[in-house]
Amino acid sequence: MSDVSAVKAALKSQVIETPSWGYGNSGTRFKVFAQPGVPRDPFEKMEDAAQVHAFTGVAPKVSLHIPWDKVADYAALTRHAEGLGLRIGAINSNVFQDDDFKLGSVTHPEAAVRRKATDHLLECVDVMDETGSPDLKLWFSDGTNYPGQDDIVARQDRLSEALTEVYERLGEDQRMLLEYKLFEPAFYTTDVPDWGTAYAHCLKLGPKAQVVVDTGHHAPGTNIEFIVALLLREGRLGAFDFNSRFYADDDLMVGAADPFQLFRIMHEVVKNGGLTSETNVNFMLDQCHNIEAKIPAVIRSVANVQEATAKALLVDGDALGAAQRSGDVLASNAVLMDAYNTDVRPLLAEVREEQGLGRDPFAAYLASGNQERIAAARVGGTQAGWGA
Ligand code: AOS
Ligand code: ZN
Repeated sequence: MSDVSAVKAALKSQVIETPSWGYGNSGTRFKVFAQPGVPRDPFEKMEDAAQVHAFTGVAPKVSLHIPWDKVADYAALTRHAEGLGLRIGAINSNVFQDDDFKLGSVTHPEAAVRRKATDHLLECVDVMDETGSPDLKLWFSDGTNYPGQDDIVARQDRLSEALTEVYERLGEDQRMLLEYKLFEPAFYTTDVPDWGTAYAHCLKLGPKAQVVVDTGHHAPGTNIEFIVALLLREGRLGAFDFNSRFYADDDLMVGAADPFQLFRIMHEVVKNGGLTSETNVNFMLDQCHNIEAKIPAVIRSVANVQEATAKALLVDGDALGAAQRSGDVLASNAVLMDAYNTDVRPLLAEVREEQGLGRDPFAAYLASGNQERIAAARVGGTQAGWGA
């Protein structure tokens, strides 16, 4: 796409969904570091997400996590979000933090534990009904640690049974987003380890079941853009969980570890229609800001996605197609690299100015004094974090 106004329009219409848990305290298994001003409840998480939206203009949706964001009155939480110019995005289920789930949740050998897990997923659909959320995001920590521990195929059968029950409960405009992850916490087999397994289940379930690509969930060296292209071709790319990784599922800021990979992914998205409303790909962040200030980190992450998107939109599709058809390897590669090597920050600054925003959302937020104001206002109480 070389028409600048079309590039700008595409950038203005892109929506990036931010995760409620990214605003809470987080850490590793060694230490969770508290930070000043961290939200004490889901209502305050919405207020932080609203800051990100106010300064970027493209982040009006927030993913919730149940039970971390459990509230007595979801209608009140939804009204609060709407009052801040936000809407509720994906509802993330949690079947990984209960003693009963030691050997699995929906794949557990005992029927009673499977029932409990499936009931939680159904409860998440109730939350969707109450909040207007369109997406149920499922990630299962289920798997085994030792060869022989359980029957691999029986576990797939149990998974399929639970997914089918939940799928049938979905309303017309509700989707199931199935996320895969190679390993962790299970270290021998994981029940949904890869896109192929997720895709096979989605295919069997029906069109409302789609795959989530979390960029931190693959073996090192995996060609994620190939997976993205293939899922788009099959109409089954439901969403991204964007983040960066150096080693495992590091959940660092997207675009921080490998901005070139992010560009390659966004190139496949743009090229294969993934930015259009028809494909309905949800661009979510799934990150934890353990040592950096959280709202600025989310703002930077949103900007990183925008930069990769802008570069992908600048790829000269005609020149690329012509070079590819003529078998000119070097010319094809050069077209892509030209776009990647373009400094798109001035273009994005213009886009933001046209939307009445500051040219640099990160700098504008820091200059606003809001970070200090929020910290001063939130003294006392218990900060939100993993498990709350
Ligand atoms: C876990 O590794 C996944 O990335 C999930 O998306 C998870 O539900 C999310 O991180 C919130 O816990
Ligand atoms: Zn994820």
